[in-house]
Amino acid sequence: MTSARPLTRFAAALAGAAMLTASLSAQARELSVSTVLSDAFPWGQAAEKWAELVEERTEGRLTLRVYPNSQLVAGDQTREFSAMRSGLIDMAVGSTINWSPQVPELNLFSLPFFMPDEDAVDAVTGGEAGDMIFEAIESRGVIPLAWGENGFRQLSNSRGPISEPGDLDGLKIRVVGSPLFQDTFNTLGADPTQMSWTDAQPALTTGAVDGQENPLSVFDVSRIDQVGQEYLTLWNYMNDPLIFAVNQRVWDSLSAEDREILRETAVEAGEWEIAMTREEESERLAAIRERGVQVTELTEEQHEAFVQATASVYDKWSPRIGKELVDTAQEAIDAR
Ligand code: X2X
Repeated sequence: MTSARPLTRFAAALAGAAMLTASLSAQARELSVSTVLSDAFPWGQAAEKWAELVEERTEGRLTLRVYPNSQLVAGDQTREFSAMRSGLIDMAVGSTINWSPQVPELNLFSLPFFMPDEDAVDAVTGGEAGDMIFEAIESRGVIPLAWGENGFRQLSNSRGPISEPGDLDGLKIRVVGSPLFQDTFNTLGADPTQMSWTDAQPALTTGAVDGQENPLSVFDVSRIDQVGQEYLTLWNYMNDPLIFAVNQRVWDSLSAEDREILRETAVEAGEWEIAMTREEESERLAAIRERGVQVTELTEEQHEAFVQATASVYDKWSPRIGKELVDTAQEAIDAR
């Protein structure tokens, strides 16, 4: 009897500890969020903003831990979607370019010169075409929640100014994502080479590639001019939206309340990031110019020459993307 008491107390203490651990883990569940770019860029800031809002509104029940630089997929950004689908990654704020190898519908955004301006992007993402794209993602085991924006992509190189398709002749251009990019740059007479962003920076530095294409924010923050990219052509040839998304099983395991919080905070973080990205464009361009980069703006005629030169890409890829989706998007753009 005398020894039973301390034992009971010990058992009670153990049970108490177990309960405490259980309630603590119920209170703070950590979920991983993959991004390609860190919080030095609007893209990474979007993920951090999301994490901040989720932590606040779930009162600490959910903690989003952001893993930048594609580190959860060993630098290979085109594997991010598969990793999220399989549950290796819980969530991501990812680029349509990087997910397009697994979700062909996302190639819509990479069709050269399909999106004329920001209003066109908003008309597509915010309308029926956007719903169709979210359905396409969901049918592949990932729950999309909201849109963000990496931005309109501009062309840079180390060789000389580019103002017409012939200027790209033989230039080695780094691209990423689906083979659509190979087609676009081949059609322009360039020599495209596919590589991750992690590999792109040393390749630009050593001169293994002559050029690359990325939004102004990426060019500016990464100081791409300092690795010899002294010529920049503003051609707005495509816009790269970001998508906030969650693995299906993680989603199913959450309470209705927490799902709602995840969605509403993703929408807020996305809207915040899109506005910031767009507002900063002109300052970024000014900063890039100040650093001595030669910026080429296309005349209407020059722009048209690029549109004509890449028309075959549209014809080849529309059926792969889905004619109904391309038409729905085109209608939204026309009606904007
Ligand atoms: O790799 C790129 O070019 C980047 C950072 O823009 C994307 O992830 C699509």
